Amino acid sequence: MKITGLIVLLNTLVIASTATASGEHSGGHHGDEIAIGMPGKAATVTRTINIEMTDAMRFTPSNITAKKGETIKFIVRNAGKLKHEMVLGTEKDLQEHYEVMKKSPEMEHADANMVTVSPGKTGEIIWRFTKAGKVGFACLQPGHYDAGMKGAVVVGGKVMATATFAADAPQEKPTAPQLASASNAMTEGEIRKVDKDNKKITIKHGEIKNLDMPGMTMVFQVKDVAILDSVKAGDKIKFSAEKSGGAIIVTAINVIVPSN
Ligand SMILES: [Cu+2]
Repeated sequence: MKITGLIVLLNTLVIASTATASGEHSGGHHGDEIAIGMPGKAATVTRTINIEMTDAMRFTPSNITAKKGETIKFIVRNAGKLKHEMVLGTEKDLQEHYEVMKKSPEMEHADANMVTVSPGKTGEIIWRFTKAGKVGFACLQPGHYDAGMKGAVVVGGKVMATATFAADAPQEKPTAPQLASASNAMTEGEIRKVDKDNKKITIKHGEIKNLDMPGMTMVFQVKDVAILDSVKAGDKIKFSAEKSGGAIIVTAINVIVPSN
């Protein structure tokens, strides 16, 4: 009986560990951690840094050091008369995003690694720096990045040259020709917020092919407020978006998986 019991126990352990391993691999999703770190929680903030943005196209301070694992709250004040923003990212991501912004300056962001601040206002980012290396930040308003509105957070720790900057490695861009029908294709997304009063909806979305826009979280206007009646935060959707009158508007929403 003793031996049988032990064999059963061993079998259980083997099954359990196999399940864990395969679960991790098939999931392939470790929270929201990306190359530059992950969104931080207010409760675990270890340091607050005040940053000023000005129309001289500068961040002050622009060079910041952090410890690996540190969660920093950036209180970002716009001291200028123009709209500015602070976006954390690898240099490659910032440059790519900047090109998108030049094409679509009407974009309104809602991702955790960025904050857009109106003149005279203050915004904040809470970010956890999980990897040693250099995390850039920049204002991606058209013209501002080119004018040198950028800075960096240097995260201390043992720098693993190969791993830390893996995200900067050149990636093969898909070169498949875009079909004409792509302009009518719907984009996948998940609703983050519904704001009927302002006719706005915040969507974490995949690539919007007809607008040549990569996946991110954005605030959209809606063509008709009635389409917000049957949707709620958490719904997984397919939606259509287009540019119109200086804004990016959502013209249709199909709920694929409603939230509970
Ligand atoms: Cu700016």
